Amino acid sequence: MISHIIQSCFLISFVLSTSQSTVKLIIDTDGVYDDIRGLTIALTYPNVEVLAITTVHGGVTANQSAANVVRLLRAVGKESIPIFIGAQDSMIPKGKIEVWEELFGYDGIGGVPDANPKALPSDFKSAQKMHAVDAIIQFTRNTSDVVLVGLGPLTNIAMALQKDADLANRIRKVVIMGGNYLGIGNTQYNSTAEFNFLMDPEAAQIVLSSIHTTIVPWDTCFLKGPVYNEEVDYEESLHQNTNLSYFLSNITLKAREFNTIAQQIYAFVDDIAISIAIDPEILKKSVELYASVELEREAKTRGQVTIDWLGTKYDPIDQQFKAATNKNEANWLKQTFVTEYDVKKINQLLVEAVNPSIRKSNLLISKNSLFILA
Ligand SMILES: *[C@@H]1O[C@H](CO)[C@@H](O)[C@H](O)[C@H]1NC(C)=O
Ligand SMILES: *[C@@H]1O[C@H](CO)[C@@H](O)[C@H](O)[C@H]1NC(C)=O
Ligand SMILES: *[C@@H]1O[C@H](CO)[C@@H](O)[C@H](O)[C@H]1NC(C)=O
Ligand SMILES: *[C@@H]1O[C@H](CO)[C@@H](O)[C@H](O)[C@H]1NC(C)=O
Ligand SMILES: *[C@@H]1O[C@H](CO)[C@@H](O)[C@H](O)[C@H]1NC(C)=O
Ligand SMILES: [Ca+2]
Repeated sequence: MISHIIQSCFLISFVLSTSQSTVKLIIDTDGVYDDIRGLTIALTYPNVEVLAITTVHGGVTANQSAANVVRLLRAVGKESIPIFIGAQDSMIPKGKIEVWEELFGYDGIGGVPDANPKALPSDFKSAQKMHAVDAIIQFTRNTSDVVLVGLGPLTNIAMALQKDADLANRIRKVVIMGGNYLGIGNTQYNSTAEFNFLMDPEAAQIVLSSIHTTIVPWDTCFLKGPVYNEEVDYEESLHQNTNLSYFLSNITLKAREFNTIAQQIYAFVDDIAISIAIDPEILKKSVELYASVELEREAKTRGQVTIDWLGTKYDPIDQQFKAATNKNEANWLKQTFVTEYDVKKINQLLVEAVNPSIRKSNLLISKNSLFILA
């Protein structure tokens, strides 16, 4: 009897460990609260290996972003994952970063340095010496099938693609949160652009003209966030009575208060890109479109993704665009724009991330063991 139990447990864990191979990620981030939420999923998911985290200017400085990530690594007990600081400014320098404090707090993560785990001065000194751009190049030389995830302005990724012409051939795929495809923007700067792309339009254009990417555009977050609010409680992960749940609750309090006043929803953003990178089935619908980025310095459209809609069909019943079929003469590359995602699965990943005791895979083991024993 006992040998049967051991045997069936062994068999099931074998099946579990082989049913899904490890996803290897390099995550480039500007380290604000929804980046940290997304990173929490990646850092705790069983089948994910985070090779490196690289930081970039954006909502806060690249150094503050690194410090925020160091604090998260302490919160999840993964201090050994290396962090590399990258570009401090965009390709065309824009100067000092004005942090949007009402939304982010002074540090991008709610301005609660005393929340557990406390922010430490050493958080600013824990990054590796190597530049983020070189880290992206080197870690993709000695590891195959890397998925590169961009959660901030694309400066580091663009510089890496420029510095190493072979990089695009080495990586398995690139998943980006940023940009738009319907011209819906989210910046304070009188612009139709999405924030990450507006912070470095030249970098965004280099990336989009160098490699095929899967993009979680702001329009999808904006349009689907409120719809999916009917399906999940976006705050479920904040009420799990674990230290990590309390941490996420503390660092997002400011943003949640801001959203309430602005009558917006505390929905997923960067978390969508991370989740799709981990589990492609979370991407429910997408459209292939020829895309480029507006670079005109004075334009109100600077940083907006421009789309060649010719040859694209709209299905009014499905309320979805169908992929472009024309040959784009301007040689814009086709990019995959995510238009629908499995919000329940993303929420499940996030809740499991802060509360591992309820992981579905654990339930599966006990359920199957019981079944076999019966
Ligand atoms: C960022 O941090 C590095 C050390 O990791 C330091 O050398 C550099 O001066 C810092 N830059 C700024 C702008 O604070
Ligand atoms: C790959 O290169 C990086 C950077 O040099 C290094 O830190 C890492 O340990 C290497 N990984 C492997 C698997 O050799
Ligand atoms: C947006 O435009 C208005 C009117 O031209 C101007 O007063 C304001 O400073 C602009 N805001 C930003 C952030 O550029
Ligand atoms: C939660 O954090 C507190 C304070 O740092 C610590 O004493 C406690 O051991 C932590 N609990 C768990 C389960 O890690
Ligand atoms: C902040 O974390 C502490 C535990 O470390 C918790 O008691 C408190 O409720 C949290 N605050 C918020 C706003 O979630
Ligand atoms: Ca971000």
